[in-house]
Amino acid sequence: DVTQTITKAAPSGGKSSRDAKSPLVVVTMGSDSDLSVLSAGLDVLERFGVPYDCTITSAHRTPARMAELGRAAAARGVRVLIAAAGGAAHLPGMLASETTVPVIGVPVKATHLDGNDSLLSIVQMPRGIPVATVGINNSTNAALLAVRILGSHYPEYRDRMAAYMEGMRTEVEAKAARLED
Ligand code: RP5
Repeated sequence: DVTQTITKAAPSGGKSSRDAKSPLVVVTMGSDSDLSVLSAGLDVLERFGVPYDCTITSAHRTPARMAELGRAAAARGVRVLIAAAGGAAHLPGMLASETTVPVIGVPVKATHLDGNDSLLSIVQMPRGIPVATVGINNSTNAALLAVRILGSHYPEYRDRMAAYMEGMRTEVEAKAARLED
């Protein structure tokens, strides 16, 4: 169980980090209909004690708001942006075009195409503006990748990631041992 493993990894036992004054991670989504997909990732950020902000910015419905979020990110001290979108999912790429902060895209399964449209829209960014893309609906991995990026600068996140990975390793080995008994 990923959640249990993460709880063990967070020295503080995890703390609520919503509405942090100086978020290290900003999570945004194209629509409130994406929120259910993002909740697992938000839970990961909370359990790793990452100060984060969560908002809605649509690349096509609120383009100015989206651009402002991207342009302000670096000056706010934001280290990673996570952007989730479905359909013609241009939010992560458009956001990345407005900032030098790394952007992780979460393709949301929102249409009749099983999320393949979202995945290809995000992963197939043309040369020059990269978006790190996780699997369809996989906000957990987006958050874990954000923690790893933070870990390259902040030792506490590197240590928490190491503890999380150790927790997974012992969990799988315990399951294997039970199976082999
Ligand atoms: C995208 O369109 C959103 O990211 C969402 O995944 C999808 C559907 O949005 P709603 O019509 O539910 O607002 O922009």
